[in-house]
Amino acid sequence: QGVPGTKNERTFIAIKPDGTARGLIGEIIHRFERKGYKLVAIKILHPTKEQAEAHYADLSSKPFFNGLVKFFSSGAIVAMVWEGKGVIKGGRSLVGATDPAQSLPGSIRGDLCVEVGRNIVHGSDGPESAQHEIKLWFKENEFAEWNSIQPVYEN
Ligand code: RTP
Repeated sequence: QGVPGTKNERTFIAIKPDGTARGLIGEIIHRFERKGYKLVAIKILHPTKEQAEAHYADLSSKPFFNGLVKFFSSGAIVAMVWEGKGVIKGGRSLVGATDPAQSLPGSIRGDLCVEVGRNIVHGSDGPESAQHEIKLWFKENEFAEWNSIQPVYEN
């Protein structure tokens, strides 16, 4: 389970506090679901400052780090693990470029936001960060085993 490069590849996606506050939970989940990815874990929670710091630890030297942590812990997030062929890259592509001024129409950020500091959704940027972030937010017993029909050719 969760092996990059297979149909069981997994990524961590979070709807940030601005996304939940703006009522965009369904809209964002809808896009991942329609693409053909499989939801294997989900929860809504209000992150602590410590959880936000741990999630964004890589960015601790950035000038915007404190503001980012404050914002990420300012309200509810929806934490999710999505599974499917190419889901790490494909998920980033559904999410769109970091700065909504650059993200293309058709992507979540391109369609739904305008500010880099309020870009409504997070997606893991590679296999290592996906594995790290999934472990950070979910325990083993929080994953569902279930069958979905995935549009993957097996030949
Ligand atoms: P994320 O981790 O949230 O999915 O975003 P990302 O990979 O596309 O971008 P990253 O470089 O990891 O930055 C994380 C988040 O920090 C905020 N940010 N603010 N004020 C700024 O210049 C600035 N730059 C980045 C964004 O909310 C970004 O998503």
